[in-house]
Amino acid sequence: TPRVFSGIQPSGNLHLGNYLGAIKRFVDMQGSDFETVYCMVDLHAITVWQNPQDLMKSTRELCAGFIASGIDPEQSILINQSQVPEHAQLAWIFNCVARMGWMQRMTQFKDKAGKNSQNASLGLFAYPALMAADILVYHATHVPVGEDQKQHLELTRDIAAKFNHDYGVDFFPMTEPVIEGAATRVMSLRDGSKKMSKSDASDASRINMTDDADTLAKKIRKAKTDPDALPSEAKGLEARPEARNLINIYAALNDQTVDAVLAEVGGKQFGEFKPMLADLAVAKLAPIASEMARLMNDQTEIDRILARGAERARDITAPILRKTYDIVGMVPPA
Ligand code: AQP
Repeated sequence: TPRVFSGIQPSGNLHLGNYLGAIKRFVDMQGSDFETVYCMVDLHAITVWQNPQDLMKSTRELCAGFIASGIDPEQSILINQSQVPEHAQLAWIFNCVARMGWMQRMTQFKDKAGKNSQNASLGLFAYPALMAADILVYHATHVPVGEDQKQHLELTRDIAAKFNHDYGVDFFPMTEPVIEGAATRVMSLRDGSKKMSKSDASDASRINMTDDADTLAKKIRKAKTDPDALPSEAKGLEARPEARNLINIYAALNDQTVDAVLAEVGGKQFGEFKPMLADLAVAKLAPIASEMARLMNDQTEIDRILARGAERARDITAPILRKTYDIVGMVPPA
């Protein structure tokens, strides 16, 4: 069976972009023809400094977010990356397969490292090799991600191909990115040219999954827009990034196409559309926020789910890592 893997960093501020670009689509793929593995990638999160208490809290909160959004820990394998050691072990092998030049081309590294890249952690530089290991340690065939992860997925294929070529095997599959839907790139509410992001200093720029109904409605009311009425077809959104973003969000939340939404709201002013969007967002997101809060009250239950997920994951990852070691020429323990 085809297998899906995807992950999210527990670096705090789980937001609407993570939900629409990732989690909601993870839920949709569950119970279809795929076996699904979803991961809180804490090893990725520490490529930039994380306060230890916050990291622990964010990891459990992300787990609660997955479950509250509809990931069923029985149907899917739900794991915390550091509890499945084969991810990091395979990443080392891939560090020895990937080339420095490949990593230097990654736009996310350039963005996150900033001007003073000599000061970035070695882990931030090697991030895509760990991501390739996350995916390939399951021989995953499909990875649902947002648009921003496309380049990393291409690198995953390059690493698989080079490994297979260097060792003369046909072992790692060529993974397909799954980038589809209206909200593969949710933008900041304050700036239509920047993606909505956990690390944006302005809380008003994003809708957090833990925001209550009032905060949510207020952020949408204050979202940046232009003065024109909404167009009646998608073409009319081309030079209007803020308008396009709000329409995309509406479409994705309501499982509609952008054209279907514009057929209804074309001609309306934002003064009329924003309350519609706020109502929809509250209807869809407030139940998730309250379920997250409920789950967060029982930490031992979350920890038990993660332990069980890790156990199931290792049934898959341990044999794949062992086979990789065999291919590379590592003596098996007697
Ligand atoms: N704005 C977005 N629109 C659509 N999808 C998004 N994703 C993130 N932002 C958006 C998708 O969410 C998944 C998890 O992302 P991640 O946690 O690995 O980290 P990220 O992509 O670096 O997320 P952030 O929020 O932007 O964090 P910071 O601010 O730390 O960089 C991925 O599938 C991603 O595509």
